[in-house]
Amino acid sequence: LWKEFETPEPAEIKAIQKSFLRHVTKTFARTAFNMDNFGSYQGTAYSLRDRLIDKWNITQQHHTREDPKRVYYLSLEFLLGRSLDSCLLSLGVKDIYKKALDELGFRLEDLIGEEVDAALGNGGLGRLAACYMDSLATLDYPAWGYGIRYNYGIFKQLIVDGYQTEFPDYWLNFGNPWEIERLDVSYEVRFRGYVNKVTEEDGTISYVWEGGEKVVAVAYDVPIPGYGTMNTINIRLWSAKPAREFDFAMFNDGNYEKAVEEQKSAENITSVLYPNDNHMVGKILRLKQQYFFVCATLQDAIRRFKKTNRPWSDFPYQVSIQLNDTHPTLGIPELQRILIDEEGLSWDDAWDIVTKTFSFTNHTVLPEALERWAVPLIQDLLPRHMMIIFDINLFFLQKVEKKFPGDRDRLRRMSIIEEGHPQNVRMAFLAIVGSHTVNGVAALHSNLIKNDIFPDFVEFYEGNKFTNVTNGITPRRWLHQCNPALSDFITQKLGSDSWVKDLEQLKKLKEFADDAAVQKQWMAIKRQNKVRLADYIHSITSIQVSPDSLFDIQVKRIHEYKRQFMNILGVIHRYLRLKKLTPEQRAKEVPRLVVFAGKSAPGYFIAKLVIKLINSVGEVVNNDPEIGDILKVVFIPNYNVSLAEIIIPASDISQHISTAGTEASGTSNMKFVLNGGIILGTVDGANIEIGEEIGEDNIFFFGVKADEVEDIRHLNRYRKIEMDPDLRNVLDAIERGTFGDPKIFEPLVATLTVGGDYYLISKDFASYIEAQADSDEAYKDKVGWAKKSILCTAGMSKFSSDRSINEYAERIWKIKPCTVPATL
Ligand code: 26R
Repeated sequence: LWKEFETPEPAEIKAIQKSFLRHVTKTFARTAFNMDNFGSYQGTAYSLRDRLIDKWNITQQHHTREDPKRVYYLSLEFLLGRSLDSCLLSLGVKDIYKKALDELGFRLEDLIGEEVDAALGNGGLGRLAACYMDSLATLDYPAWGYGIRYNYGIFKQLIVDGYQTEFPDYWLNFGNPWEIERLDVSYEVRFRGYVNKVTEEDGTISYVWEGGEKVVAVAYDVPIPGYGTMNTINIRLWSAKPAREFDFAMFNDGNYEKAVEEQKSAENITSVLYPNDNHMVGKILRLKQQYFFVCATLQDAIRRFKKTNRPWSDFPYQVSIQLNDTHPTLGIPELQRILIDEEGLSWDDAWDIVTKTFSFTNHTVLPEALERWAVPLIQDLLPRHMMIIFDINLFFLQKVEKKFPGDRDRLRRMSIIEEGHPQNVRMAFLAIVGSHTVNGVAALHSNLIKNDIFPDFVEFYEGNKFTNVTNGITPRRWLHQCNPALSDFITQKLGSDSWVKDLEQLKKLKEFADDAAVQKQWMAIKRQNKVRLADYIHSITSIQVSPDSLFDIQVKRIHEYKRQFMNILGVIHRYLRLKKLTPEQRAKEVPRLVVFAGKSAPGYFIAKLVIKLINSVGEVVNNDPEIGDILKVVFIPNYNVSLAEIIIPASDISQHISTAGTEASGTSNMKFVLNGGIILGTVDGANIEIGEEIGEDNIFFFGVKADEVEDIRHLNRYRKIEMDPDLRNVLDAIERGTFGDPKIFEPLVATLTVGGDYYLISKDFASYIEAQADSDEAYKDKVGWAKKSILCTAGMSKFSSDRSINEYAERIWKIKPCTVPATL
């Protein structure tokens, strides 16, 4: 190792090797003789971290000097995945690091594989936050992400006997090179206590929140470098520490447990990410997490604001705060509290600042996912905030009454406080009332928000608050990084790699759609990616799959509305059909690999049964000698960001088959199509806009439209609709025990029979099967398919998160790029 290092090399390679070896030997106290891949990963990461910190410091100094308006992106989730590869690419040093490491006897690809994912998110919302950070940095915006540094991210999924089992995600156990602990940046956060009413001499009344318990929030900074730019922004994640030093008096008195308990209960707050996606559970610890994080964040933002000695009225012109769903909504009453109780502003002046500062993104229309917190819970944990929320509601309802006099039902419908036992706070209403702008995440979804979920608010604000910003994904990670072969090929064909920062350039690929040579190379790259996935599947599951089969993929959280159940029922339908064919007929079928992956919430019984059914069907189908490669079914365990990076480039078809009107946007649909995969999906979320961009010939749409769903549900409930006969046939096979003990699947089957089929699987089944048949036919036409695939990638310009972020910046946040010069 050392000898290699001594051979003369270009200066930069030498410098990299030197910094690598310095970290390996000094930071990690290892020698050349006990170096493994993980140690080398750490050395590489730390040497890169030094560069990140330099850029980060230059960025922060520049921002302090320029003092531009900043955006604060508040999110309970940041699903970042791995950082080494993306940092190497952003900094433009991947090739040189590869060379430097090569000379030292390490393969960069192996080191990249050593990193554990940062998985501080559930799914779409968390990954969107990560893509947006990448775009904010790349587009030179002065932005901060704020969130929680969970000690445990989303659980690790293992499949045992076909069932999901959960294991803790020990992501910090071997250290995290991508964070900087900032013990000097910390704030106190209060819980519980009481509110003191103070009457001043002039008769004015004020309130002071006192007592209770305090914990400390400590900052951990995660630098996010822009691609090919100096700008390096920060995600500041808070970790909870006890406010009081360890109580030795208590300890010495023999009260060991209590002394340790206090310590622990503070730390508990940031222990674990709640693994529920789209299902609200009113756990007090979750409410604590939410307040803990907005409280620390606002103190930090206000401290930064105060450094410039501006009047409070400037605040909304210096600070924009985006709420990523309702999870950080307590920021609204918290800022109001700080302004009136601590800064002495009047209610009206304070409220004017608050409502000019906040904006709110809604990410779901499912009623069970809308946050509602019991009033007694908030009252106990945050007594002053509860008072303020009641006042916000009172003043708001007074305005409603003024606009619509005597409309009591309207007041009941629009009240932030929902009546009942107990009363509940409707967090979405609080977020709407406290924000200047509310947006949905795809055109259809934003319309549903306006017309179906919050129509009273649209009427009240006369449409001036609600808008759409269609989601996007970062082309850096989701094409350039995860699909290097296709990325290089596109760069070669376009004659430049500028598309990586300007996705509009992809449109120029259209002219190659009929070019036979391009088609051939395009599909050869797809095949390479399928081989890579096939190898991975074999290494994990021991199942052999053929890269010559059509790869049909559905990967996302397991949820009834996403209808993985319909997919596996379709697979059974295909299996039963294949079984009836003669061997000669079967040989003419398009061989198909159906891949599933995704986590279920640990307490979601029906979703867990879907996983079991997929595995049971796979067991039978994959071992049926009559079937062979004509049909294979694989459930890949522990879906996460780094697995997505292998799966997505390998798809021929991906399924996005939510009941129309239920998937707000979807973002993996964009990732698949960007990589030349074709969607088989419903007329839902961003599928619709993708279809508009790439052309309806290049997408397999099926199923009922969103505006038909309500009526069909009504009919379903009263069982006026016969079950689809093909579906009945499939259920019969399950009930006959074709896939193991049918008793196991009874509750699942019952969702379709006695349960009223809320997600319309029976209604959509025939058109789903038809769309599948269409895709088989289309796949037989190799030239036609290659053309579709090229046109898919070529049509995806709109779905860059750069476009989304520019829309937010211009229309909602009113911020401008603040370009950081290469040196100060
Ligand atoms: C309240 C709580 C338990 C909770 C509810 C919902 C926690 C997490 C969620 C996840 C939701 C908000 C989510 O991830 N929604 C997804 O947001 C993506 C990004 O906008 C969309 O693409 C996707 O359609 C939507 O389901």
